[in-house]
Amino acid sequence: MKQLITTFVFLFFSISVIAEDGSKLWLRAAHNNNAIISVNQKGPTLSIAQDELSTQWKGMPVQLHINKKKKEFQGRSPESYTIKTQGKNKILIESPTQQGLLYGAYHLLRLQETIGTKDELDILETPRYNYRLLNHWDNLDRTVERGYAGKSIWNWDELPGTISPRYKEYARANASIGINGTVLNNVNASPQILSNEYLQKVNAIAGILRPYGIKVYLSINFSSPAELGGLPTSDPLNKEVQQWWKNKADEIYKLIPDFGGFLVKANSEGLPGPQDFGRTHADGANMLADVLKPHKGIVMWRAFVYNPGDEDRAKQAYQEFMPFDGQFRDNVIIQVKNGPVDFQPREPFSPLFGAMQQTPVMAELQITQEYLGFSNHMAYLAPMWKECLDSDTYQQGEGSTVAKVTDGSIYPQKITAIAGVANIGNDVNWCGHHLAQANWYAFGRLAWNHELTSEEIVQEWVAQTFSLPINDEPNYLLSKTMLESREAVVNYMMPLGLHHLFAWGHHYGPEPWCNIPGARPDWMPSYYHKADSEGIGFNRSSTGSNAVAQYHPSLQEIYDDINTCPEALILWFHHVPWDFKMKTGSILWEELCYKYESGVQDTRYFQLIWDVLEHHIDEERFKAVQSKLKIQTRDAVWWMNACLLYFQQFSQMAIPFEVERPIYELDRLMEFRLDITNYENAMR
Ligand code: GCW
Repeated sequence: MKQLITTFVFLFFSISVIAEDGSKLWLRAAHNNNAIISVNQKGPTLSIAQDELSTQWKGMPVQLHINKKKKEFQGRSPESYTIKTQGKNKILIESPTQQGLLYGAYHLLRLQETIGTKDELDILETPRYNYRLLNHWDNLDRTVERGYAGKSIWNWDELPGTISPRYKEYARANASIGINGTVLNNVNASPQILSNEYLQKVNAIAGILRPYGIKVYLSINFSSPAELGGLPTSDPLNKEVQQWWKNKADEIYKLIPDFGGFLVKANSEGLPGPQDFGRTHADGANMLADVLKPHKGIVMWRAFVYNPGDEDRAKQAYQEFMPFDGQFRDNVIIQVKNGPVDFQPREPFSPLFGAMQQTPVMAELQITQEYLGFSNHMAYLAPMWKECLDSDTYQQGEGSTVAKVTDGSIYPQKITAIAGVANIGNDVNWCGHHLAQANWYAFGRLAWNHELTSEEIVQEWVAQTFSLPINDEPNYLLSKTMLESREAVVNYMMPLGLHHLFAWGHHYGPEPWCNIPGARPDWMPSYYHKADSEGIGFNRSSTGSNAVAQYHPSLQEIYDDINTCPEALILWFHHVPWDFKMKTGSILWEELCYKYESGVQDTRYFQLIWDVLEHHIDEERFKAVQSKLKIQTRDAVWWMNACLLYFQQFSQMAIPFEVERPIYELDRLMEFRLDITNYENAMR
């Protein structure tokens, strides 16, 4: 990062940039062209493709052509498309479907706004996952669980009569990056969503999203038969219950013939599920799968389960789900968070990936920054997701990455899918932080093609969002800064594999000391950091909880040995002595101090680089991000001071002199209570 400053001198020329509020996301091309676009069919989706191109495309005539017979499309997803230059006077986009043509149109426009289309085009694209979904944790009262961008965009009260123009903008943004499904409501689901009144509202949204190729799905509450239907039970093996679900499915599909299916959080964090009736996850999921099957719907059954008790929380999802491998219907897919605990800034991949071999498994990623600074901190998350997707599970030999064991290239699964928990709200800029839009964008791009690099994605996002051409210095600087941002968050919050040091009641600031008498132990930071006079970290090795045994033997061996375990995860898998010699030659305590320090210093560089870019960014977005970066630096210092001063009580070692001195007193930090309704003012 430091060397970036040497480039300052090149940047002080001023250009005029018009103020923008971020509402247009990455879709800012002017709509004032009149390109010649021809089609060989008619239809609502094709009209959108034609309209997008004719108003924004600046090149030669484009022909959008449905072609079901083309060799390139045989055996590929119907969403595939080709883009080919035909001589000097035409570009031909072909696909077996209108949806593929729409994706092709957005692809061409993306090229125009990023690297350009001067070269001859010969493109064939196929999505890696068939189901590419956003999950909204939006409640019916328009609050958004773990949402930091205002209220829910779904205005349930005024639906179905009033349709917000935002729904169409939302559909367009998603289609432009290949997202083809959305779960409208929170996994902590209200039974009410399945009432006829709400289904009418859902239908209205579905109608807006449909021409953009986006299906709607719903999260369901497993007790709906009892709570909504008035039945005495919701036991999945009870005939009346089954009939209730069948009728409900029929009712839904009558209204919404292309309804996608259900997402289910069951027997997790107090929610009802089949186990309440002595049944299993498979019983529950299969019962729902059976009623959806005739309509081609799917069930996404979440594996996010854990109970207080003696067992290491990180082991529980694997323990609960592995015994049912192969027992699910073929329209069920198990939705697994990227890591075994819960969307921490860094976790190893969940051991369920690759281990479940006879049941399709999909990754759930979190776009909203529940554990990465809400919408206050810049944290570009593609590197975190790639870290998971590129992790080698070794389950079918070397190269069995999480991406490959979920995308159908290793296991012959019918359903392939990936989900991202949305960071979208009704804020003008959609995501609360202008730069957080990049995470929505990156999720879509990776869901389409997980082989894209984080760098490619951020560069094209910056080019489109700020009109900063790829390969020019400003794009390079901003992209590089964003690429480093997630690691910075890890370092100032929870380096070296530490996790869940968050405050009780919110997941924003640090409370490694938190101890609420009588509360669930697995919700206390000390459960995870286990700091004592000897050292710090959770012993998940074979001498501890043995969570390492859930990984393939090749990895198990690496993780199990404190000397071979990657240091980025060392405190995840080991209780490490304070004076343990790290690879740098420093002892653990010093290394911890250096990591926190480096995270804090990075945030200061982020501020600096952003200021350098001032004349390249419109004033409104420049100021908004500048102010967020100040908060981020203050918070980073808060995190460093809180964690180091607290852990120092155990290590009894001095903070190395190269590390900046704490500016807060530990006592004060421990007394401080963040007003979560006003988190933007944290530590002011
Ligand atoms: O991370 C935890 C969150 C809950 C969330 C839960 C889940 C929707 O703190 O807010 O509930 O995970 O994923 O089900």
